[in-house]
Amino acid sequence: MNQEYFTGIKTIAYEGPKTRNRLAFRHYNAEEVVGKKKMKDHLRFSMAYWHAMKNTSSDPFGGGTRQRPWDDGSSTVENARRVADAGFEFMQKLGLGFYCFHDRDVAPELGDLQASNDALDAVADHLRKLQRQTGIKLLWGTACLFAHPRYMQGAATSPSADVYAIAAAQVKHAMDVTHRLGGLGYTFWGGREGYATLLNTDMKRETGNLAHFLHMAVEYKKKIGFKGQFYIEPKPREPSTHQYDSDAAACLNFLREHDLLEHFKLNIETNHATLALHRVEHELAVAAGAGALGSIDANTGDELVGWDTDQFPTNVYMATQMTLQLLKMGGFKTGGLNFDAKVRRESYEPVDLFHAHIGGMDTFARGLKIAHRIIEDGELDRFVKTRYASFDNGIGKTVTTGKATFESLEKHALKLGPVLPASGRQEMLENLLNDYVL
Ligand code: XLS
Ligand code: NI
Ligand code: NI
Repeated sequence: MNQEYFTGIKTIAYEGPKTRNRLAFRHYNAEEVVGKKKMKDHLRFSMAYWHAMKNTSSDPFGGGTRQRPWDDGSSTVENARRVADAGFEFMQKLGLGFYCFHDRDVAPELGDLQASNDALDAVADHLRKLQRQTGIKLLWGTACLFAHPRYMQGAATSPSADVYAIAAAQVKHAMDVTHRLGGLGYTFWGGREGYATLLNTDMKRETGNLAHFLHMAVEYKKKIGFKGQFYIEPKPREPSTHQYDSDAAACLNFLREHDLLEHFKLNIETNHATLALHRVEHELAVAAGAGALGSIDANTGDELVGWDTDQFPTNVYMATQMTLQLLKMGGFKTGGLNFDAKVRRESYEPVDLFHAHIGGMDTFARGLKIAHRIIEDGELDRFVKTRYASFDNGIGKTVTTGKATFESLEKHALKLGPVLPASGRQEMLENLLNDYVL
């Protein structure tokens, strides 16, 4: 790492809320302890290689605008190594402890599978060296099963067995590389696993094939001794019209139906939750409730448009509610907050990548501190506990412990006069949240 790519930008330091320096943290202070852990260990920020390093900011109406001096656009291992150098310089300057990639982000897809595998192995050697030099870890790896034209009709749900086989081979190799790099996880995002019309689709066969695919991945994981966590990342649509992994509940049901639940957790992405018409804290609560909240793709969508805008998170209310869910489940084990987010097409300079990540990190640092105070003070928890207190004793307890029957409840009900539950006090609680956030 001799050549500097982000010239003129120094390591980003914590300078506190009063600083006038825009290239500084106002709230994220990596070593500061919140509760029992340092901020950096609570939040485990990660760079998404595809957005930070490879995205050109093209859109359906025009080509790329981004300045990426580290990338000459050639499909060579040499170029891939240079991009990796730039990526690690970027992560070091920001103090990001983790990164995530698709096989085709870090190395080029070449003429045939063997050549692509060799290129990936060569770049992986370089990545391993950079990881050792910097202490930065691979949060998760994955395979790009959506960009190449062969995947136009899906990968593990393709109607073509040959395409299915290539997808399996690609995942096998991506798992090998993830394992070799000490990856803490491996993500399955079903890019095009879904359908455009049921007129040409045998849904049962497609979802069955997907289940076989995941079982093979579990088998292979055991075979190579990879101990990382498998994740499924829900998303309801885009690019497909209907994707099978539409939301957290649908993923959990799929995993249960096919005996896969013990092997997978979920990687919840904010903008995907929005596309599924859920708040992200809903998706986090569904996953955590099933003991399956693994990792988070931190971004946000534009609520006025209906697609995956993958913007950087800046909403402190949202970050507070997300970290509340995270703290309540005891924090990340293998996962982290991966900035699956891209700068706007108009923000084309390398320094914009810094502003974007600084904003995301400061937002979650504030969310963390606020959520921690909410939990410490206990007022919100006490309200919720009291709201359900009737299930802690008496007739309610017989329900909770599974002893109640329709007959026993009827006997109880017949003795009651008019009954109303206590007020839900939503507005009071929203005021309470404001008191902490502001
Ligand atoms: C795309 C997904 C993708 C996954 C990794 O919408 O979020 O980036 O995180 O394949
Ligand atoms: Ni994602
Ligand atoms: Ni997304």
